[in-house]
Amino acid sequence: MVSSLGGRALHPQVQRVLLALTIPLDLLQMVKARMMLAMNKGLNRQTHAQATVKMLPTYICSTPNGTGRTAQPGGRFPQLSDNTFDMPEDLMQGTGEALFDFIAQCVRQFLGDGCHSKERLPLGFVFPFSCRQTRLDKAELISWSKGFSCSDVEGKDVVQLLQLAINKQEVGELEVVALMNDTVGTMMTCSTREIPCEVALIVDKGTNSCFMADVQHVQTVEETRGRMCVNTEWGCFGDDGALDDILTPYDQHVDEESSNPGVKRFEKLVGSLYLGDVVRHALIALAAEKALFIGSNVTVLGTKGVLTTQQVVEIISSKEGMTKARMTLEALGLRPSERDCCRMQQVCRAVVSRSAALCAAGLAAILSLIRQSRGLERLMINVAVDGELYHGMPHVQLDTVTRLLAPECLVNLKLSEDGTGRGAAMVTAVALRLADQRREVNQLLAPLRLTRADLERVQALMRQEMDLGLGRETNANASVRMLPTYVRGTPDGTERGEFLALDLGGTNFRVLAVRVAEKGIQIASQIYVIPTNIMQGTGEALFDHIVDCIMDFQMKQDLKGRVLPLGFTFSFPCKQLGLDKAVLLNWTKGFSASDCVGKDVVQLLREAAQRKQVEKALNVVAVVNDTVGTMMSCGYEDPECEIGLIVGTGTNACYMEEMQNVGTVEGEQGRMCINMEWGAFGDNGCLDHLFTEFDQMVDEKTINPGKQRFEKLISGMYLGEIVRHILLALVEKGILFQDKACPTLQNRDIFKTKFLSTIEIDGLALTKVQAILWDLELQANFEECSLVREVCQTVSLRAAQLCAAGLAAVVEKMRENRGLGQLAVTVGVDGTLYKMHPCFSEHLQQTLQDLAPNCAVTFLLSEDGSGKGAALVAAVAVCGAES
Ligand code: 0WK
Ligand code: BGC
Repeated sequence: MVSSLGGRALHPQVQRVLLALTIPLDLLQMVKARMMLAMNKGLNRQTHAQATVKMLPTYICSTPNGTGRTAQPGGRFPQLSDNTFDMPEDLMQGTGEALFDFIAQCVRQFLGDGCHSKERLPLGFVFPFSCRQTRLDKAELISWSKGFSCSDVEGKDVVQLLQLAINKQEVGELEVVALMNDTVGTMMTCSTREIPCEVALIVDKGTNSCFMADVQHVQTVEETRGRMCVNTEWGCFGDDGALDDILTPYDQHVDEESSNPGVKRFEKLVGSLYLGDVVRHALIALAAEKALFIGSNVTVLGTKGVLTTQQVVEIISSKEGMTKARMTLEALGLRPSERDCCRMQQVCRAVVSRSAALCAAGLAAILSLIRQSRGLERLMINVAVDGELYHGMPHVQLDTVTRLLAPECLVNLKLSEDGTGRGAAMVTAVALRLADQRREVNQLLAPLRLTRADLERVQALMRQEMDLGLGRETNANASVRMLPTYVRGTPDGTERGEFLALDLGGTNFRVLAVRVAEKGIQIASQIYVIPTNIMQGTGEALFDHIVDCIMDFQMKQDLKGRVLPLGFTFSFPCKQLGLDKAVLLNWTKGFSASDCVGKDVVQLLREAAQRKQVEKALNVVAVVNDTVGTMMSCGYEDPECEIGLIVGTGTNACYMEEMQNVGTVEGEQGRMCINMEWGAFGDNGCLDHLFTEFDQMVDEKTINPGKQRFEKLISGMYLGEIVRHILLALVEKGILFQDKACPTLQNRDIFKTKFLSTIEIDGLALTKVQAILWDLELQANFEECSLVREVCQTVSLRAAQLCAAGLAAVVEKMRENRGLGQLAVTVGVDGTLYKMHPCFSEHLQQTLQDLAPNCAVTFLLSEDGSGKGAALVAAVAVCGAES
């Protein structure tokens, strides 16, 4: 409330003018809130088009980290040489061609003899107007401002216009590699590795700001990873009336006089191109009410621009402000009194303070937006500032009001010493560094990015191997062993009884009691750990451990003394000799217990029960692979389920094959479930063309090198390791964790596959990715977090696509088997990777649809796992035995 000044009461008209130009804190809070609303509208894909604050993506995804080509040893800044060229006034309203020709001539003049060098010279272009950027080097001018209105530029790519003008000048190998807004140039100029600036503010002829936003909040770009600098173009804030309650009649006059009435309302309250005229109109109003220049002819004040913002700033910031006021008014032919000068100074102060307060409200909106988007309680941040008006503005006010409006944000304002030139160089350097890095990352990941032709070839190879595996003569050499399971059909719902079931071979070993009744299936189960030393110890110890778990379970389930038929899910390649007889062919998935390969695993279990004198308590009636158990378990719900798929620690599939095609088993009638053991696909080298150096490195370190090659490209036991090796390669190339120690990355299995499932969650804030990496003592910045995410996505996508290529071979074979134009079939699926990974199943299904368009494949997630399936197989076995 400005009622007095220096203790003397203020003239009521002056008071009213000053009041109108002063925005109380609560109204500033409102302005901040409206700015945040406008900014969110600009970021949102649906509302962006109508938004006044356009929030334009700049494709700048990082601030300088001291490694760019402009970096000098010891972090010293690059040497700058510059030259300023005066721009003829008429050029601003002339043709676009003339403007860009002028700029190109200035560049040519600046380069002097250097303009003949054949060496590629990258150029960064700071263009302080609102542009829709689609790349660092592609930007379409949306609208001119600040008195510019050159023809044939709006809607055109400014980079191209400049490059054309430069080519006309034949200025050597000069290439425009980046265009940026002046706010971006300022942010980059002030930003160092030690003090990264993530926000910039320009208060100059115009006003604008930019900040590093989490790109997932910038819905107008495709990127989902990392951060991107957003040019707010907040000058247009209020063009939809959001500022009408603070606009004064003086502002209306300035707007009506401007070359773009109704537009850039915020800029006209803040920018130095306008403040002088705001003061002028306030003085006119006061003169009209005889509160100023009594007896003077104030017509001169009617002329636009007679009072410059520079004069306004000098009147309020210099000690001789009053003198300056007098000189300014006298220069206009007025004879101001002491009081006139004083009142003019008050009006000047009010106009500039309002500009500072509005800037602070805008800045506070940005800071709160950043803090909220990063899920932070408090935000510490550096803000780069520049602009002729900022230099004249009462910084304290901007600072203070910002703290009042965003108390949870600690702001450090960093004044840009020498404009945006250094920033442009930085952006160009970053552009070049990012471009180089992108080239290197694409090169490194290219072998993991499979084409459709690659996948069709895998599908064809899988089919070939399947036919070899089914052939009596060729089975022995087939990598996909197509093992008959003696399961001839899926459940028909008549199964009944109580069963014990074991589920060994996945992440967890489970013992289950399964009651199959008319009204459904009830299951009680318990998970037991198989310690690594047991997995890799003796077979005796392993099966003794299994029997101990069964005994413990029976005791806890009060089943002691009851001998229930037992179905054993044994998830390893076995040659089935009968429903309850299966010989282990080889271990997989980190198991290597001795004296088991070549043995009947049911017999091994019985022998363990004998050793524990509980052989009578065990009645193993069926042993199945987890794919079979899964198919059966889902088949109980959906009779069309004729394929079982596991994508977990390991991977495998089974399906119902026509007996006449199963050359390794007598009989031509009906169907039999075939356990493909596709994990070993490629062990004969047929997939070597797909194996990257990273896959080699993973394979070499496993306990079964050269084995389970297909599995090692797909399943959960290996994906994390593949990612780890790729990250190590990126570290070696200096693309990741440069100059940061990352010893933990040397540790095998440190990068768990479950990390992929978290890191790849759509829209996951990068801070969450960063947290995972930090737990691994990898101090990743956001650019690095997004690169890690890209690596994870590349590895998991390949796994899903390869899985789909395998499945496409299976469903296509079933379709052919049945002579169908269209096949409809359900796949019962289980496995942690398939279940937990955010987009594995979707990528798998999309690719399968693509590769086998004549097959309508439904995926049914198995509940209760394959233990239930094993019990159902046991039920069939028992019914078979009784009939
Ligand atoms: C749960 C099934 C089990 C199978 C496992 C595979 O009940 O038979 O082995 O899924 O998934 P993993 O646990 O290896 O992720
Ligand atoms: C085994 C298969 C099993 C698959 C999924 C593979 O390593 O060889 O028998 O079905 O893992 O658990």
